Amino acid sequence: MIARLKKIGFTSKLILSMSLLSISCAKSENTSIDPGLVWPNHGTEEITLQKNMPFPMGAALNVNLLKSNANYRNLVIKEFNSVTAENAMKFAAVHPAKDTYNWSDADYLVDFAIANGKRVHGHTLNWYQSLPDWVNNFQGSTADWENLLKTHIQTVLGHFKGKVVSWDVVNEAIDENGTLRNTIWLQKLGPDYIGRAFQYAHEADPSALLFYNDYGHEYSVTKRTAILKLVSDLKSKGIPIDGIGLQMHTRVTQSDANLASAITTAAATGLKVHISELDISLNPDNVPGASYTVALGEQQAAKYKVIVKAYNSIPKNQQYGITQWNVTDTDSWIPSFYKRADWPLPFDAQYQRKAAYQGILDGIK
Ligand code: 9MR
Repeated sequence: MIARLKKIGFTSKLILSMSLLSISCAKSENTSIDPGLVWPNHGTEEITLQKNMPFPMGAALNVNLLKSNANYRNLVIKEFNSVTAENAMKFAAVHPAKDTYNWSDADYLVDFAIANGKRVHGHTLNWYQSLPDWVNNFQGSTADWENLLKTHIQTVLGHFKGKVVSWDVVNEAIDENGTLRNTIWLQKLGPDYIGRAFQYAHEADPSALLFYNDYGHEYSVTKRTAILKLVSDLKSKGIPIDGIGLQMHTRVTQSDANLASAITTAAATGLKVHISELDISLNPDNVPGASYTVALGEQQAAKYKVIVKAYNSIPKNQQYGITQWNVTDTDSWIPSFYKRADWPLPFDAQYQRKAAYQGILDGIK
């Protein structure tokens, strides 16, 4: 905006600042775009993300909301053709005790997806968070730990074989400084646990597409370089890795150039690229009393557009899809995790499309 202001004359500046003023005074309820919006060349047929985008569009789902909230469920059925479990397939959720597996929520999600023709992406087989106490407190030899890793991965893959087509095998194994994160897995098993996790997954379901998933590509060249080196090394060692997940928990102040390089550098590995957990924070600095305005909504739309545009320009066969992390602003992890008001997703609390939704559509024009 500042760059644009510099280019225009005083009168236009005045008009622009007056209209910006009225925009920012607008009430926050006026945030949705017309839900019946019609896409050019599609007659009167209503657009949806799954119909109009040229690659799969997904959302991470909260199983409780899916079960209890018809608006949530119907929005998912209508808009998306790919789903990820936000939490229901994590270690603590499916494997709460050494010899106990609990598939109920994950199966509910998978059954919902299959009944409604959605692809299911699995998240996640190996992470240092969301581990049950029995793992954190586990006492055993290196071989016992190896067996724990292998048994968990192969039991989960075996259970969902033929239903879950792809997995985040290892999640967030790289630290901010570019070294391997000092997790319980690194401590117990050494650096090659990552490659072995992929091998165990491949053995259990040779047709599943296997991803390494992490965050930070857009804000840290150090971290991005380390992640890309990790996946390239795995590939060159013959480890069965098919894709890279860019979580992309980003913010409206992130530069367009950084967002685009996160995507193009990942695509340069030749692997499939999944934007796996997309959300764009509007209140990253935790400003107390912040509110959603039309102007902020438009800035957010512009960032969604930049991401989609960059993604749409990588080779088709590498576009695994874009998944947003949950469905509406009220369901997002961000407000509760950071204890702040925020509006990171393309749908508002009333299940209406925000300007961000139009930003996504504009990204493929
Ligand atoms: O959104 C998820 C939140 O509900 C969980 O409490 C949290 C811990 O399991 O995980 C959140 O999802 C994370 C994802 O699994 C991995 N990347 C970062 C996501 C946001 O923290």
